Amino acid sequence: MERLQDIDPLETREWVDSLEAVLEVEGPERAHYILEQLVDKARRSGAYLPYRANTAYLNTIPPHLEEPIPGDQGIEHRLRSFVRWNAVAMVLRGGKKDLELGGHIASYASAATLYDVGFNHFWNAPSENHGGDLIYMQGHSAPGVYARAFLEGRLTEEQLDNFRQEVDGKGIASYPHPWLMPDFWQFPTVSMGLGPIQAIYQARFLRYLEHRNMAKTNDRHVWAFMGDGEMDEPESLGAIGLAAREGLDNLIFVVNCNLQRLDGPVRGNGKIIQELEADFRGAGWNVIKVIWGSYWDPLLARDNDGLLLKRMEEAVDGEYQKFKSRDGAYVREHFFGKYPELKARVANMSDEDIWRLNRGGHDPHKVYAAYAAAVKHSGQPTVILAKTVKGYGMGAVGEGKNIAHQQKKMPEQALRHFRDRFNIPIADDKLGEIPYFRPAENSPEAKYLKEIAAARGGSIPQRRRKSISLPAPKIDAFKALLEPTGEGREISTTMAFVRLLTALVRDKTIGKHVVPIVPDESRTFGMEGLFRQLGIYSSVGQLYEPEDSDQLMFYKEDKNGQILQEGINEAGALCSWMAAATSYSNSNVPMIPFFIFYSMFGFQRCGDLTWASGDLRARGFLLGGTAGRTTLNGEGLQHEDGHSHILAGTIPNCVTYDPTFAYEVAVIVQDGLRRMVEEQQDVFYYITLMNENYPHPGLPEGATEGILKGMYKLSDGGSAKGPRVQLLGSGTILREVIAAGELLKSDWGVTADVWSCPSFNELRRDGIAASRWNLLHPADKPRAAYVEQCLAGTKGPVVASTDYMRSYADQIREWVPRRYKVLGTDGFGRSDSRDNLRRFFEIDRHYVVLAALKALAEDGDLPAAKVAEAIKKYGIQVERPAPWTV
Ligand SMILES: Cc1ncc(C[n+]2csc(CCOP(=O)(O)OP(=O)(O)O)c2C)c(N)n1
Ligand SMILES: [Mg+2]
Repeated sequence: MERLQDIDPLETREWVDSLEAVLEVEGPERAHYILEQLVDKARRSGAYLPYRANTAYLNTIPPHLEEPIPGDQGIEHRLRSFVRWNAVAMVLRGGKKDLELGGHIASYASAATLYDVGFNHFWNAPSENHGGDLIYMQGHSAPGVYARAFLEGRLTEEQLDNFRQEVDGKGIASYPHPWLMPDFWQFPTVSMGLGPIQAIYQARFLRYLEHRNMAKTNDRHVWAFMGDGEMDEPESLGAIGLAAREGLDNLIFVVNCNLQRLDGPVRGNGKIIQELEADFRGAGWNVIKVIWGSYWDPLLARDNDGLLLKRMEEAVDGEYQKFKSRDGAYVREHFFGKYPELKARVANMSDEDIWRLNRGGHDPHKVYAAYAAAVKHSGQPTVILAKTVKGYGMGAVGEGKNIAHQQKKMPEQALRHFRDRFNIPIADDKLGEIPYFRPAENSPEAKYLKEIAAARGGSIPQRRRKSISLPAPKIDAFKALLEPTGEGREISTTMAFVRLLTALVRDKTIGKHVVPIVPDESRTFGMEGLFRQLGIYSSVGQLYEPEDSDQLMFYKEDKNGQILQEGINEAGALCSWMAAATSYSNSNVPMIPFFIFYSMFGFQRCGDLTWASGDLRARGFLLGGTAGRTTLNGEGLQHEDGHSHILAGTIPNCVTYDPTFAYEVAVIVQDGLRRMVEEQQDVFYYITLMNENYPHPGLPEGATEGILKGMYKLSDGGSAKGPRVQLLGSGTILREVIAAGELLKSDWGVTADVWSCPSFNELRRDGIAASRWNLLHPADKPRAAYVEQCLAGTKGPVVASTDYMRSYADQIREWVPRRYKVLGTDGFGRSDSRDNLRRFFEIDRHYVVLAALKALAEDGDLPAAKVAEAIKKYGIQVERPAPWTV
C-alpha cells in the first residue's frame, strides 16, 4: 500500500501516544481490541479501508519480546562453521573428480542457521518419549545435512567423498531420497513444491491419527523448509488454505528468503517476504518475519522519525541482493546514502560495521525467537519468512551473485577467505586438499553435539524401515467375491471393490487401519454407503444437522471419522494417501490407504507425486476408478483414460493390475495386503476399476498364481483339430475377447484359448528379469519368462486387446513365441456408446476376430480370402482414418 500522507502530524502523535499508553498499561490484546473497534466504526460509517495484509518490513517479534536462545552460542557457532566447511568441502572435492556430478553450495550456505537452530533446540528424534518431529528439508541443502551427520559420526569421510556416486554402494544421494538411503532420509522434496504440500497433509494426517486414537501425535511438529523461488510452484501455496482451516498449529513452514532462485532474483522489483506475508496472512496463517539481525536493533531503536524504515520499505529485493554482492562502503553509499540524514546516522560506523549489519536468517538469536514463538503458537500454522543471503560466506565468487546457485567451484583464495571467515582450523598448506574437519572426540564441540543428540532422543534425520506387521486377512474373507454373481446379477469391478472395502473395514485386526480416501467422487464410485458407516473425518466433528439426516446413508462428518474426503483436490488427496502410506515409517503405525479417483486424474494429473510415492516407499492402494478409454464412455476426451497403466508402469515399485472379474480384484487386493502389510515390502498398488456391469464367474481352480503374475488361462478351446489362436485380454475388453473366441469358433471354425491378463506390466517385469538373467548367464540353461511358460504348450498366433494404448499389451512381445497382434486404444477419447467406441478404436470382438484371422493367414494356416470375407461380414470400414489421427 502506498504510504498515506500525514496532513496533521500533531494529531497523529496524539493518537499514537494514546495507543502507546494502552499498550503499556493494558497490553497488546487490549490495543488490538480497540484498533479493531476503530476500524469497524470507520467501515460502518462508510469509510473505505482496504484490507492490508502486510505489516511493516520489520521483524514480527520486537527485540524485547524475543525469547533468548539457550545453550553455548560460542560452541554452536563453531559447530555451524564446521558444518558449513564440510558441506562446501564435499561439493568441491566431488568437483575435483571431474565426473560432472554437480552439487550446491550457495543454498545451504544461506540456510545453515535456519537448520542449525532447529537441530540444536527444537527437533526431536523418534524415541520412547517422543514420536519424532518430521522435517521436510530442502533438497539441494542436502550437503549441509550430510555435513552435520558427519560431525555426529553417522557418515564417514568415504561417504562424503562419494556424494552423488551411489552406484557402487559407498556414496550418498544427491538429494533426500528414502529409496536410496532408507535409514536416513524420510521425505523426497527436491521436486520443488512437493515438500510444502506433502508437509501440510502430513500435519493433517498426524491429527487424524490422534483423533482416531491410532497414535499419540499431539507433541509432534512438522517442519517444512523451502526456497523463496520454490514458492512460485502452485503446489507450494496450493494447500495453505487447508492448513489454516484445519488450524494446524503442529505445522511450521520455514521459507529461506535469500531473494534468489536459480537464474536470478525471485522478485527483483518487489519484496518476496512482503508478498508471501500477504499470501499467508490472507490464508489465515501466523506469519513471523525474520528480516533483520541483531546488529540492526540499535539503529532501528533510534529510528524515531521512521526514515530507516522508509528506506527499508522502498528498497526492492533486486537492490538488497546487490548490496550483499558488494561491500560495506557500497551499502553506506547506496542504502543509507540515499538520504543524507540516514547516512549521518551511520557516520560513526566503519565499513566493516556496516557490512556486519546482518540479516535475520543468519542470526541464531532471531531465528531461535521465531522458532520458539512458532512452536508455542496455537490455533494456526506458522510460516517463518527468514531473510538471508544466497551464498553467505562465499565472498566474491558467490555471495548475492546471480550465478550463486550453480557455483560449485571456489578458487583457493576464495576458500581461504571462507576458512578465515568461519575460523576453520585448517592450515594454509593443507587448503589445496580441502580436507574435512571433525573436532576431536573429547573436544567441547563433539561433546556438545552428543549432548544435543541425547537430549533430543537421537539423530535427525533418521528413517524407520519397518513397523509392526499386521496379518493380512485370508482370501476367504472376501468369499462373496470369489463366487459367481448368479443368475441375472450384474455388477462392475468398482462395485466389487466397494464390497471388498466394506468387508475389510469390518476386519477385527486391520479394519481400523484402513483409510478410504476420495476426492469428491464417492457417489461416482458408489461408496456413499460408507459415509454413515465409517464417518467422514472432520477435526471439528459435525456442527450442523445434515440435510439428509433422515436417510440411512446420510452425510456424516465425525472427529472419529475414518474416510478422508478431500474435496475436488487430487493432489491433496494423494498427499494424504502418501502420509497414510508412510505412517508405518513416520509414526510406527501401519495404515492401509485406499485412494480411489478418476483414473485420468491420477498418474496423469499428479504424476510427480506418484513418482515421489515410489521414492517414499509408500505402501497402499491407488484405485483408478471408471477407467478405460471406452468403458467410461460418455465423458469424452478429458476423462477417458487409455494410458494410466503405462504411466503407472514407469514407477519401479508400483504394482499394477487391470482386473476383469470380482475374484481377480479380491485375489489382487488380498495379495497386496500380504505383501505390504504383513511382509512390509515397499511396493504400492495401482488397480483400475470399471463401471460396466456384467455377470462375474467364480474363481477358477488354480488361477490365483496366474492372476498375480499377470496371466492365466480362462478357457481352453478343447482338443479340436484345425487352426487355433491364443486370445489375450484385460479389464472389460477381456469380455470382447471371450466373445471373439466364440465368433471364431462359430463363424470360422477356428479354436481359441482365452487368457485373462490382469497385468501386462507385471508380465513385462518378469520378462525383462528373465532376459537379463539369460544375457548374463549365456552358458546356463536359459530361463523362460512367465509369458513363454504360459504359451509354450499352446498353438497358433497370439492376439491381445485391451482398453489401453497398444504399447501396453505390446510390452510382452519379446516373450511371445509366435506371431503377435496387439489391439489398443491409441488416440483421444470421445463420448459415445461403449459399442461404438470399441468399434471406433478397433478393439471389439470383430476386430479381435479379424486380427486372429489375419495372423492365421500370415502363418499360412488360413486362406487370405477369409480375412477379406470377415471384413465384409462384420461391416468393417477399411478406408476410415486411423483413430489416433482424428
Ligand atoms: C519442479 C522443479 N523445477 C525445477 C527444479 C530445479 N531447481 C532446483 S533448485 C532451483 C532454484 C531454487 O531456488 P529457491 O527455491 O529460491 O531455493 P534456494 O536455493 O535459493 O534456497 C531450481 C529451479 C526442481 N528441482 N524442481
Ligand atoms: Mg532462494
